[in-house]
Amino acid sequence: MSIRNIRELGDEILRKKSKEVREMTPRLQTLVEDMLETMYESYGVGLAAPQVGVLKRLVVIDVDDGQGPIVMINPEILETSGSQTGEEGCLSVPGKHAQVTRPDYVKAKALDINMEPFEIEGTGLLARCILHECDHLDGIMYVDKAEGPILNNEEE
Ligand code: GNR
Ligand code: NI
Repeated sequence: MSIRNIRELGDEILRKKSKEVREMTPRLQTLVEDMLETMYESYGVGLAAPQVGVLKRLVVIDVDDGQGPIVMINPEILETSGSQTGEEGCLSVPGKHAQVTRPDYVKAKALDINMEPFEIEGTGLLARCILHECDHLDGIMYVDKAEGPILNNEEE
């Protein structure tokens, strides 16, 4: 397993639309392992493939809720409801955060590492994270949705 280089805001790859994953391959399995390792090393709660320079519809999430890592391939949002406003950061915008309003509930479907379909529901941080990661697959960054200033993490 290896740590991958995380692309930062200003890198045009982060603004591109990622492509559907057609089949699981050994290279993709390695990518998933590397993305998990890279996410944990950076203390992130999620990571999308374009952040490591791969324009594929693949994200990993671990919001430390005890259910372990979630791998979502070709994720699709099925339903959202409610609203939450809270702090959001991104490993591609290091050292910064801002307030973002998002739905407070999300239901999504995706394929797992074995390309088997599953559905997932989340509230709070999990909902926020699923939406944040899915945005990355369409070239959308949280700074596009931020309300108020992008702050440095040492500031309030
Ligand atoms: O580590 C991350 N923290 C975070 C906090 C609030 C909302 C979303 C996130 S995701 C982010 C990791 C990342 O950049 N994923 O794309
Ligand atoms: Ni991000």
